Amino acid sequence: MRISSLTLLLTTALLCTSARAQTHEVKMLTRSATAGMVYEPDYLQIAPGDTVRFIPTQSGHNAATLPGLLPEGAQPFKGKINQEVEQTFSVPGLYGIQCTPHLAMGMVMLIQVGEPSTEPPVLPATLPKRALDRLTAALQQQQVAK
Ligand SMILES: [Cu+2]
Repeated sequence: MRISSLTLLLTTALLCTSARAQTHEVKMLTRSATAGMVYEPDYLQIAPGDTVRFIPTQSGHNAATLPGLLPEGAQPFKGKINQEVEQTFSVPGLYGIQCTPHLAMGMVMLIQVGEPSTEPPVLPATLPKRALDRLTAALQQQQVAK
């Protein structure tokens, strides 16, 4: 009896979350507990139609799409420094996000909208090494999450 009501509760919760668009928060940080110049989290998987709120928790950062890592048909965006950005992602695919002044320091993240492709994505070869390293690490999170 107890288990069945719990199952019902979980099923209802799942149905509700899939039906309603969600807002996810990403902090822009100069220093986190473990690293410098980071988005926290640096990998998100969201549903098409969900919104991501980029919060300037620490100053000096922005959120912008990364050229070359944007699904076809998706609209690029670029937030101002220290500006909170709320962006809705409706086109499925993999989005690279960069902090414009700290790209070379590896301040980047990935947002997967919808289910990940079965083929591993190609990261732009022109990226600075630290950005490439962080995106590669974020992609490994995606593999683990599968
Ligand atoms: Cu930054």
